[in-house]
This record gives sequence, C-alpha cells and structure tokens, in this order.
Amino acid sequence: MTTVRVAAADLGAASGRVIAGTVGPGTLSVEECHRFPNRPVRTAGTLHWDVLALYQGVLDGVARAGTLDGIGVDSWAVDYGLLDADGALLGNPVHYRDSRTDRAADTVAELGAAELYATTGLQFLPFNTIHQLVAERAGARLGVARRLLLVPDLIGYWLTGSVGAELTNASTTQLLDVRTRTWATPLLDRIGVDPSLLPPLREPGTVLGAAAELGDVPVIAVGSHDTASAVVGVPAAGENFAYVSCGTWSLVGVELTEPVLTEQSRHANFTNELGVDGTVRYLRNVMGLWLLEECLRTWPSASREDLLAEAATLPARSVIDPDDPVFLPPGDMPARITDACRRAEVPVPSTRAEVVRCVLDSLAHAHHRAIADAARLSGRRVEVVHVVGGGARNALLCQLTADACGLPVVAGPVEATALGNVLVQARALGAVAGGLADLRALVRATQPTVRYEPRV
Ligand code: LRH
Repeated sequence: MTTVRVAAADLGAASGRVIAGTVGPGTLSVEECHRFPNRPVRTAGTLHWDVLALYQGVLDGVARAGTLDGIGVDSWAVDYGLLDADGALLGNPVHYRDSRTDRAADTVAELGAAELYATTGLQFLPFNTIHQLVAERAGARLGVARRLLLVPDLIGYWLTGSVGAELTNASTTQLLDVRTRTWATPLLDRIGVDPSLLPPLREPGTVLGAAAELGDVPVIAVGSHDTASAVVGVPAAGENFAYVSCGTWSLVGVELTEPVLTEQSRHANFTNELGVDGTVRYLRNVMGLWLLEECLRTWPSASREDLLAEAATLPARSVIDPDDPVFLPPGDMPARITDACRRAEVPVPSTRAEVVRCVLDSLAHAHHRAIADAARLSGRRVEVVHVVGGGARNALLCQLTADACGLPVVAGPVEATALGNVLVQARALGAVAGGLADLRALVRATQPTVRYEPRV
C-alpha cells in the first residue's frame, strides 16, 4: 500500500473548503488549500444557493491542491438541482431554509406520518427533500426536469458527466426506503413525482469518473452527506459512544447497524440516516451553532472570543428549546431568543454575553436530551460523547455538554468531515484497508483531541 494525496471538497452552509489529505498506513494529515464564502442569494422572494460559485470554488481549490490521486465532494443534505433533458441546470437550487416548504406540510401529512416513518425512518424536518418536491409542484420546473441531483452529486456530475445519487445523502431525502436501501418508488408515485427523476444509487467508494477539467483526476463518491463523513472521522474506540457533529447544526446520536423504526422513535423525532459501510446514523437534529452565528451576524461589531469568554463567567440562568422552528429562518436571532425566554418564563438575557450563555446552555441541554433518548430508544450504551466539527473548538459548549450529560466529552477533530471524506477516498484507492474501526484508529492515532470531564 502506498500513500495517496486526495482533495476533500466540503461545502458547508456558510463556506466551502477544499482540503488536501495525505493518507497511508499510519499516516493521516489534512491541510486547507482554499476557503470560499457560501452566500445564499434571495431573488423574487426565494432564497437560493449560488451553486455555480460553489463549483468554481471547488475548481479553484482543487487547482491549488497540487498533484492529486482523487477528489471527493460532500455537502449539507436535502437540497438539489434539477436538470432538463439536455442535462442543463434548471435554475439555482433553493435553500432548505426558504419558506416555500410551509405550503407542503399538509400534503406530506396526508401520506401518513407513521407510514412515512416505517418506510423512510426519517425524522420530521420541514425541509426534507420530499417537502421541497411537494412545494416544487406549484412551479414550472418540475414539468421539464428529467433528473434531480443532490448538491454533491451535481458537483460530481459537472466534474465527470456521471449521473447518480450517493446513498448516505440520498437517505436524507425522505424518498429512500431505509429497509431495502432503494428509492421508495410508491412514495414518489403518491406525491405525483416521476420516479425516473431520481438517478441510480451508488455506494461511497464508487469511482464516478475522471475530472476532465482537472487533469483527469478520479472523482470518488464519499459519504457525500457531510454528517456521514463527519461520523467516519469520529475517533471512537468500540461502539459505546455518542457523537455530536457540531457546526451549523448539531447532529446528535449513535451509530447502529439496523434502523430503529418504532413508534417511540418516531415520536422522539429520531432519524435513521444511512452511513458509510452499511451503518445507520441514529440521531436527532439540534439547531446547533446557527443560533450563535445568526446572533453574531446581528452584532457585526461584536468579538466572538470576548463574548464566549464573558459567557463562561456567567451562571446558567436561561434554558430554552433551541429546536423551536421559529429559529429556522435567517433574521434577527437575539430578538427571537429573548422572546423565547419570555415565553418560557425564564430570565430574559439583558446583555449579549447573557444571550450567548443562554444559547450554549440550551444547546448543551438539547445535546443531553438527544443522547439520552438515542441510548434509551436504541438500547446502545453510551460511555463517552465525541464532539467533532467546528463546535469542538468551543470549549464552553464542550464543557457544558459534558456537565449536562454527566459523561466525558472528547472534542475533536475539528476537521472530522474532511478526514472522513479523505479516508473513504484513500480506502477506495487502496492506500488504507479495513472497516470503520480501522479508519477511526488512524484518526485516533494522528489527530489531537481535548477531553472534558463532567463537573459535579
Ligand atoms: C449539516 C446537515 C444536516 C442536515 C442539514 C440540512 O450540514 O447536512 O445533517 O440535516 O445539513
């Protein structure tokens, strides 16, 4: 086995990055080559992703990464582009935070929540692709669309010409049968969407083809749902762990081999997303650092570091439900948080640092609730909580999560998503071998982490 150098293109809700990874037996390192903003654009009242700018960012980043053996693309879930009969993109993908899905809830409810869960195993999120497609029926695009490609598959298509749907991201659409791991064609029929819109499914590790514009480097399907790649990059030993993939969202749960499709699980709004190597990511979405980022956007002059340092000196006074749908759209977040405190009849924060402390206490409690529910509903014992992603840098949030859970938190790597992306590519290229346990052992051996013990 030799050492390979591959590029992970990781598209997040706020920015995209291209990260070069060097992987071989006993070797795993990553370095950022390019970071570019991801700025949603509102036109005629609809919030879009500027997907051509993202594609250009990927091209620029890969060009800067030097000689490569592979390229893998991951992004946030659920959103898609529609292609016409010529393979041309029909308009910019609509952002999952756009309000168009408000119109879809009743139609999706008619499918029967219990039946939908039994088939797809997905938690109710108002922006799941099924809701977006129902909303899309009101417009003209669906009538002329021939293919639907999720965002990483769209980038892969532009790079290679290959059309397909990578399985981990396909599982977030609520259009996949989680038991058979195939498209849920009867569901598509019931919402009046032509099943041929959905391309053939492909597993992580499949080679899509060569990127003609980038020196014919092979493009390899990774866990193209960013959370799937992040969970590959969790440095856990054994199976008794929970993870918090903490960035814009906190994705909080455990890794299983089979979905949990019980009514209790549905009522707890747990999701069974598919992971790499046939695993199931049994988790709940918690609103995540979006709450903090939107506060900071409202306070352009504020220093994140100063506010976090001050928040750490404050007592925990106000805990609210961070998953209230009022927090989903962009806008004035501090005002919504203080309103939520009033409604919850908890002390209303009067300074910015108090708002930040309220956000972090509320997230820590939500992390605890989701971990306790995941353990109870799946029967999986949890002995340690791994916090990966950008949130692993937030020492106060990691400590508060350890305190709320009464469990040690191991924080890091911050770059879990990129690491998971490059590891799956490296394995496909034969540079490393084995299952997830072997890939995680390599992460453990090479990436620093910080441990937080719960304070009594
Ligand atoms: C995180 C994420 C999450 C989805 C959301 C839309 O980036 O992929 O897993 O629920 O974006």
